[in-house]
Amino acid sequence: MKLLFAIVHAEDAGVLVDALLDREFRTTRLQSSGGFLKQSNATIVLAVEDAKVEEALGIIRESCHSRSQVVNPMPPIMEPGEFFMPFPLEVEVGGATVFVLPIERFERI
Ligand code: 2BA
Repeated sequence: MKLLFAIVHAEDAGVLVDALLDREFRTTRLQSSGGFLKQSNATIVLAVEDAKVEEALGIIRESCHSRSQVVNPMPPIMEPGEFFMPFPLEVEVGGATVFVLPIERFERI
């Protein structure tokens, strides 16, 4: 078995959980936030049989879409008379960042 952690855009999380449930994957949705943008995203956790990993990844690919987001950098601490011109930075936030880990033991009690 494998443990999948899929970090996805908050707007895609509901669609993804529903699509996984439709195909009988059990999931847990955690609220998370990205270290760079500091915006809410969602982490979907699912334990799947090895033979089902590709199917789960396919559902994640279909449900999650990349987006461009603009970040306004924080102004630095300024001395009087200094001038700061904030240039917005555009970043591409991926459809999903997925980690696939081996599970040593799995039990439902
Ligand atoms: P954030 O950390 O908020 O990053 C959002 C997007 O900002 C990233 O999209 C990437 O395009 C950009 N970015 C991140 N760090 C950057 C940096 N140091 N310089 C320039 N641009 C940067 P994604 O790569 O698609 O990542 C989306 C979210 O997935 C991340 O949100 C984070 O929550 C998670 N993530 C991505 N890579 C990870 C990793 N190696 N370990 C843990 N979480 C990760």
